[in-house]
Amino acid sequence: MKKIMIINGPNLNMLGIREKNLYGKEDYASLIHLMQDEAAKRGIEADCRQSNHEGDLVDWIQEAYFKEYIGIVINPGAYTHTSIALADAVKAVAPLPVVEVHITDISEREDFRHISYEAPYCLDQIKGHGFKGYVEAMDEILEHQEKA
Ligand code: CA2
Repeated sequence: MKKIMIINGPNLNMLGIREKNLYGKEDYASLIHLMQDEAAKRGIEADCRQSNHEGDLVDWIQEAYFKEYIGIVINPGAYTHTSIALADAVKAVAPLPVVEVHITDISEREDFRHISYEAPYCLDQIKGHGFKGYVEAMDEILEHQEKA
C-alpha cells in the first residue's frame, strides 16, 4: 500500500492539553486517528510521527525519500521559522512533494512566525484551517501524484 508521512514538530504532542484557545481542544491522538481514517478512505496509509527534536524531522524527511513514500505532510512547529536544516532536507528530497501545514494562520500572528524557511521548497503551505488543513494537504499530494 502507498504510504504518506505525516510529521509534526515540537510541542504538537501538547495539543488538547494546553493553549486550547489557539490550537483547539482535540488532542494529538485524535489528529492521528483523523489522518489514518482519511488516508484509509483514500486507499493509502498515513505514517504519523511527532518529535521535539530537529534532527528527527530531518531523518524522517530523508527516510520518506529513501523508502519511496508518496509525499510528506509536515507541521514543523517553531522549526518552521528557524531551521535551515529542515529547509535543506525538503529541498534535497525534491521532487518528493512536501506540503507544510499550520493549524493557526501564522501570517496573522507575531512577525517572527511570518517567515518559513522551508516554504519555498514545498508544494504548498496551508495555514489557519485547523486539523482540516492536514487532510487538505494529503489531498494536494494525491492530486499532484495523479498529474505526474
Ligand atoms: O499553527 C501551527 O500549527 C504552528 O506550527 C504551531 C507551532 C508554532 O510555533 C508555529 O508558529 C505555528 C507551535 C506548536 C505548539 O503546539 C502546542 C499545542 C498545544 C499546546 C501548546 C503548544
